[in-house]
Amino acid sequence: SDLPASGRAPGPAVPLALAPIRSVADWRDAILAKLVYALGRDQRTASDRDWFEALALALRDRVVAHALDSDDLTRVAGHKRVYYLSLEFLVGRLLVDTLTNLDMTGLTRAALGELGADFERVRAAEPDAALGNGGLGRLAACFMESAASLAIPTCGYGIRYENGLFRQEIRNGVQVELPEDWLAAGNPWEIRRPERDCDIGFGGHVEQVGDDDGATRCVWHPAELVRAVAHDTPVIGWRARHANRLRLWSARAVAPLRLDAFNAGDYLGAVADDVRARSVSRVLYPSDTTPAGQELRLRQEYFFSAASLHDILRRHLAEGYDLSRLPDMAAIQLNDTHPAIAIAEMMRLLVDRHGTAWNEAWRITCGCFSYTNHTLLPEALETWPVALMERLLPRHMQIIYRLNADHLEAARAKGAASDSLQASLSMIDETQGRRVRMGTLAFVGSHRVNGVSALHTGLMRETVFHDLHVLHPDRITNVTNGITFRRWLFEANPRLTGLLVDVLGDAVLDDPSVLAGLRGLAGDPGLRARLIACRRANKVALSNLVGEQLGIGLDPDALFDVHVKRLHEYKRQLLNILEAVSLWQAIRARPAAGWVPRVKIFAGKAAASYAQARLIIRLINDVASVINNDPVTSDLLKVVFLPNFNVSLAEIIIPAADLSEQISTAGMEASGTGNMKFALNGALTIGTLDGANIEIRDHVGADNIFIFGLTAAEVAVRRLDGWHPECSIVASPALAGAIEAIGRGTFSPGEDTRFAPIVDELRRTDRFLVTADFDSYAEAQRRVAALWRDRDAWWRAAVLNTAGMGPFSSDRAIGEYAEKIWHVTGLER
Ligand code: NBG
Repeated sequence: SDLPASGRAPGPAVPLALAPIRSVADWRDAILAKLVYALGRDQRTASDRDWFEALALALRDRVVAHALDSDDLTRVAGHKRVYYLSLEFLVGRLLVDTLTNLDMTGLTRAALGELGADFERVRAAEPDAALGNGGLGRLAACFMESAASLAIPTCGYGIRYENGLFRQEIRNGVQVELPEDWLAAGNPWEIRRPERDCDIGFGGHVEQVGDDDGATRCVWHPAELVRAVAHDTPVIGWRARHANRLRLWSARAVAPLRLDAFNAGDYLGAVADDVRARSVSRVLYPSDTTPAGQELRLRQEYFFSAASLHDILRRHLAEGYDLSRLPDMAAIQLNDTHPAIAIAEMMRLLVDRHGTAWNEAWRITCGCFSYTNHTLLPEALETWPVALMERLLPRHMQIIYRLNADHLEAARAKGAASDSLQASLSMIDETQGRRVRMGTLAFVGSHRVNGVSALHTGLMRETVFHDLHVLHPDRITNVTNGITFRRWLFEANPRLTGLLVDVLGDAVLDDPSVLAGLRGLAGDPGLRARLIACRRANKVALSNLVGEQLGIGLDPDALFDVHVKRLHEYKRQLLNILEAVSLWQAIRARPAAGWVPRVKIFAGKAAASYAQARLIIRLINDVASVINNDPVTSDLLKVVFLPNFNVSLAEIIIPAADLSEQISTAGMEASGTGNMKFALNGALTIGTLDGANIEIRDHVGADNIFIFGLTAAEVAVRRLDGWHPECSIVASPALAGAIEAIGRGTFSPGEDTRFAPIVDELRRTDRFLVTADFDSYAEAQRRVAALWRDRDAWWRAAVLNTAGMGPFSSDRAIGEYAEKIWHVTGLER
């Protein structure tokens, strides 16, 4: 080879055939060239979508050049890489993210203007990549952006779902799910990488071929192969410091067409294998904490885990390293248990394919892997029936048995010998048929296991992972979640960002701790006036959207009280709508009592199979149509449900919020990240002491947040003692009145049983302690109204919220992962 000894060719790593963009004219011509030569479109008839695509392709050229260069530097420097395995990446749109990080937004507005295209419309022509359900998937997307911004060489691995999260319509108050066909017109950001494709096996049998230090070496003969097809999306970091990639796998058959069958006229049979194989990457499971479908889900998990590990080992070996050095070169993060099967796959590859001795293979595996837990809800802790595993992944099941035997033996040696302890520690749950506990496999095969907020991590140690924690007291660690300020402040709220730069200087764009400088200005009337103006403009924009979509007129001077997130009983949208009903009744009783005008804004999707959550959506919509049409209250209270909540809608809603609803039953929301987005943008939080709310309170100050309700410890006690909602209802006339109105059909004229499942749940079991917290919540809402009347005090608190949110940057979170878990630094240039 003619590479110098350093391995790096002289000059720029990538022969950038791209002339630097020096002027609007240069950039205009680059976009136009894509429109004409890559897309074959005519400038005079090009649609917004055409312009979006041309612009994305022109930008992709720039980003790809960075990605190749970053990759080359990483290789030459022998720098460790991070691999983030996640079944979900809730990316949203990439256009403005890319423009922001390349600092090309102004240039692009001007260039499009010269071409006769409108920037805002072009921006809106990009479909959201909704390859995730909620917080877990959005966290993965924020982390990808932060890793690139910190120049940490990282590759995200996931599935390229043909249909991401469903599109939600509301028809007569009812959620209707429609497929979201985000790839219909193609995806200009991605690049096909056929040379990275690999075949993934399922089923079949295992042949024993040899024995090595007690571990049997085997050959797995799968009955079926599915081809994993690689697609890369480059991810550029802030100020274009570094670029990483997101590699998403789609599935297809190894032989997609049986020509003999086709020629014989069996057109369906000819492609049956391909249809079956493609189902693996067809749809995102709506499993956000609900029990999901079985076999296909396990296939998805193994499919992407195996393809990713294949790729990781290939790169490691191609760069000339020995497998024993894998832990020095590769940190593999398991985002929840979905990719936990990768641990068994790594053992299989090392032992069966590369001939590594069992104990050495285990050292390598534990050295590479770490695992993030995102929920303690029992129904979301994955377990797989042993019979299913034996059928689909027979070799992996053998490996898990062997790992489990070693693990239980080690536990016994440390004194955890009782039957009950051994049963609790085992990777096999024998209580409801035999099932593999993926959380236990992930815990045992990882050198670090982290929770996502201080409270959640504490509860992991005390509850679900208690016995494992006693065995491995140094393994569990906390990394509180974070959000990328580029998307959730700079892009979503340019007005506020401009103001912050004016007041704090450019440094605030690079160092979130600079936000703390706002504290000294919290009482400044000039700043307050500008903040009010900027919030008002954001509220006008949201009001316009609500007007267009729902035909409801909103008063931008009313208090915008916002509850947006997945629909789940533990998130307690029901508590909020009950309070809205009771407020409506109170206003009707005394219309002239000086009420604060309020708009309650909801948005969120329910899993299609989650009947109670769907019914709560219906209740919110039905309550809205009664309240919004009541002439007595209509100037004082409005209820709005915005359909199809997604990343792009969140970017419009959050900067327009005055109040952020974070009211989960304490102990159930692992962290929350929406809570951070709102507080950063200056909304005040009304919330329980749950997840990251606690840390938000500590940073913004207890006087600047409305905390209410039972603590996690109190919730646990209530549940132990047996909990009787009837007592709370009897003790609270306001609550009783609201439930009563729902039960008698006030919001479902002619069908008074429509909401019976909700009313019954509240009166009989109330598993999420809605009735227990109602009075405390209503009282906190009165504190909200009182503070709102005192404009100076409200805006002081708002400033102190933004000022305190620096620590919730995902740059901080990624920095902690890098230091405590991955043992990796940013790449030096
Ligand atoms: C979610 C939690 C949230 C948390 C995100 C990101 C799952 C399984 N968990 O509280 O419910 O903020 O993960 O960590 O989606």
